[in-house]
Amino acid sequence: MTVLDETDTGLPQRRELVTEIPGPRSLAIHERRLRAVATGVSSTLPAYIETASGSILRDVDGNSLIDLGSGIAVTSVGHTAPRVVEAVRDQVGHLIHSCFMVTPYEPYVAVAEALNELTPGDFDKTTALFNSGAEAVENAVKIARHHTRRSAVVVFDHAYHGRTNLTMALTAKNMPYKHGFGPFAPEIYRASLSYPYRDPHGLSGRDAAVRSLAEVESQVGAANVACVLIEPIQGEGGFIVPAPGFLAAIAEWCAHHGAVFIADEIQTGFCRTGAWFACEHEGVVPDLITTAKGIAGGMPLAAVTGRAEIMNSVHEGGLGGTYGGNPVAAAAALGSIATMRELDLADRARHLGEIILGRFDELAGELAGIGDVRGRGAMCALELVVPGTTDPDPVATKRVAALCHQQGVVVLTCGTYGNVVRLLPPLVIGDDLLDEGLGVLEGALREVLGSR
Ligand code: PLZ
Repeated sequence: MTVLDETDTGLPQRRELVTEIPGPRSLAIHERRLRAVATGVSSTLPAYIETASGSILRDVDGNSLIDLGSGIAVTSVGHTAPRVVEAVRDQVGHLIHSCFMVTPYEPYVAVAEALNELTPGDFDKTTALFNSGAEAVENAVKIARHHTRRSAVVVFDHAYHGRTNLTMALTAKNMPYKHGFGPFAPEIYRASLSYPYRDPHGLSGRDAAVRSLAEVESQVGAANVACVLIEPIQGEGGFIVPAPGFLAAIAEWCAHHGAVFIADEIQTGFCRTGAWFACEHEGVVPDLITTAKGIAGGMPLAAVTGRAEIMNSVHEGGLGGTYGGNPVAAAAALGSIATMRELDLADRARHLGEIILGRFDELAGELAGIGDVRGRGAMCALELVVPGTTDPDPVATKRVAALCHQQGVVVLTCGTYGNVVRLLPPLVIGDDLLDEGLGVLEGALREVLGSR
């Protein structure tokens, strides 16, 4: 049985366009949306989706799109994955909500057990569940501050950690995330990142960490640092993979100075990069780890997991929220984790990464507008630049994405400079469907970059 057979819950796993994208029905809903929905909320591709399964999104006009974005790294087990659907259906009929802080329920405990087991680190861990990635990050910072009795939080250039007030302050990019939304939370300090493609000194991971830590020591002071928060591979910031050794050096510094090392694995976690968590590739063991997105097959759920002595330093009642670890979301997480184990989706992610990065490398040899190819597992990106320079080319990037969208392939862009095309396919995507999606992307890249 192939991965695809096992996860296909109904829709044929093929692209089929029956109207322009977006089609007339989507356009009609879009008209209503423009009147009803706050315009600050935007959509990359306004084809309104009615049904989805595996790696196919079907819109209200009957177009079947290939999903190479997974709703921003969420549906790693595929859309409407059978075990997730089954777990949610079953849970909905029994208990939708009682509030874990009032009268608890078992699925919350089972998710915490699974996270304590799956995350790196051979020590006692505990977990708290929340609703969104930003909320998990907020809580990880709360816990680290409470534990250390210090206030400074160190983050990095190009970081993305969310859109709430604290997490906006942690996020680097102004537009669209922060512009006009200040004042921001205090005691946040930003250090340099190892960004191999754009590092003018070509520093090794260790040397780049020495540079970043010197900034922290002179501008913040090690004794004031509650935590250092980092995405092991940056997501929204441009799929930046730091040079090997960077993460480990930062983690060692934290251990030495009594600061909490927090890995934000909200985008990289749950098999996406070819391991359960991206830190594992570098042999790094975080004190705390934040997760969300891929954890629950599409249901909103997030977590902070980490060293029991840090997590449990918070007074009773100090952590929580009405919906955190909601029973239906928790059941979905158990279905999603079971699917990842059964189908060995970490292995599948490595396989997809080999295919994608192989094709990207070939294209980069041919098209001068591709400045960099990078990623790990099924988290892959192309950075587009003006040929012969490293000047970002966000205009070409937008055009490439738009051409893919018109042809029914959902690709996403990202990056501080808006010049990165990124792929985050469902890890269950079949080789043929991936090949077709990549063919469309290649055609778009040739059309936009070929004449340069
Ligand atoms: N940390 C590393 O990637 C969410 C954001 C999309 P929430 N990334 C997608 C957008 O434009 O809002 C993310 C992340 C990392 C934190 C978050 C925040 O997770 O679930 O969106 O709050």
